Parts: sequence; structure tokens; C-alpha cells
Amino acid sequence: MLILLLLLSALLNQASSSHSSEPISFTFPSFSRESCSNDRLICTGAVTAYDGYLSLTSEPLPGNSNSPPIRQDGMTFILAPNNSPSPPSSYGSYLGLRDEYAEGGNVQQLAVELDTYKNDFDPDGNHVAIDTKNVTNPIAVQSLNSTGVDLKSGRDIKVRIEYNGQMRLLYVNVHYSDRPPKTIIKQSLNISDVVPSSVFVGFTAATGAFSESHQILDWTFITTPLPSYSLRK
Ligand SMILES: [Ca+2]
Ligand SMILES: [Ca+2]
Repeated sequence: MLILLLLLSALLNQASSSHSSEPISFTFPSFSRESCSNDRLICTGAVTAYDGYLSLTSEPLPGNSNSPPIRQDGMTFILAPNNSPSPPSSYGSYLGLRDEYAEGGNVQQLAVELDTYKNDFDPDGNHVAIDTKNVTNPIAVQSLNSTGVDLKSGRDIKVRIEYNGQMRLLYVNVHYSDRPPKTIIKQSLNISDVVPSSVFVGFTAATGAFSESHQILDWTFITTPLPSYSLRK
């Protein structure tokens, strides 16, 4: 059972904030073996940097094929108030995100999960969900089965997560990298109710009894300021 957490320190410019702050943008067009040893990324748990990608959990051993193949459990993109490593009992279905014994507790996290394994509380083993307090009771969940995207296909998958602070809407797009974007979830959300104004952003993932490869190939993060209006008396 492997747990990991990767966080990059950044101040999130909350669009709903009354304070103006500088927009933040960064991009990792790729990764290298040095990506975890420079100052930009905090890699904990099983996160390993390779030439071309970050591996969030230990890679499955070559030839370790299960019949029928079972893979688990998935990964998340997370906004968190601190850079603590994944909680102790967050392996498996808790995706390196929440301690299973602390479900429903007072946390200030926002996560978009890509879940590859059906637990009792899941619709299936191929879905996207938005988690705040609970992994077991997400505020939104949507199966990918009708979209043609299979998270376990081994193909490169692009995920675009966009928050519109004026409309207070969170969009999640998931598609194969060679296919057009497709909105999977459109969820009403006031992000300032969920996370503090200063957060760490990054990824978590976990495996359980069976392994799975969770790789980040590239990553771009952008905030934009609210449109400003000038008033003339
Ligand atoms: Ca699951
Ligand atoms: Ca789930």
C-alpha cells in the first residue's frame, strides 16, 4: 500500500477575494529526474521523478499482470491549506487524500478525483468526483463510462479544471489528449467557503491491494485577475 503527496507552494489568487493579488502562473511542460530535488516541488511519500514524468505511486512491476487485470485506486488534484504528507490511513480508496477515520472532519480541502476502482460508495471504477469534506460523499460525481474515456486505458489523458470566481462555477474537463475537450462536471461552488485564501496546490494518489501507475506528464496552473471596473463620479 503506497501513499503519496506532491504539493507545490503557491498562493491561490481567489477570484472571490476582495483583496487584489498578483496572478500566479507556472508550467511544467515536462519533468526530469531532478524535478523533486529542486526548490519548486515538494515530493513526499512514494513520489518519484523520472525523465518525462512524475510517478505518484510506485510503478507496477514489469510482468506483474493480474488476470483479469485489476488496478487501483486513482489520483486527485488538490488544494490544501498546508503541505502535510498524506494522512496515515489514506491509502487505497482514500486516494492519499483523507484519513478514513477522519471522514467528515473539519478540513479545508478541495480535490478533484480521478477514481479507477469501485468501492461501495462509488458509482463505478471510472469516474470523476469533487471532494471537500468526504471522499465517501463527494459534492459531485460523474461516471466517464458514457464519454468514451477509460482512465485505465493507458492512453494520455488531459484534465482541465477551471474555476470561474464570478459565476462561482467549477468545471472539470477530461478527454484523451488527441480528442477535443469535453466538460464532465459543472458544479456550483463558492471556493472561499471550502479552502482558505492561501493554499498549496498539487496531487495525491494511492494504491491498495493492487497497483496502478499514476503519472503526471505535464502541468500548467494559471490564475487570472477579476476584470476591473473604473467608476467615475
Ligand atoms: Ca474508488
Ligand atoms: Ca470515488
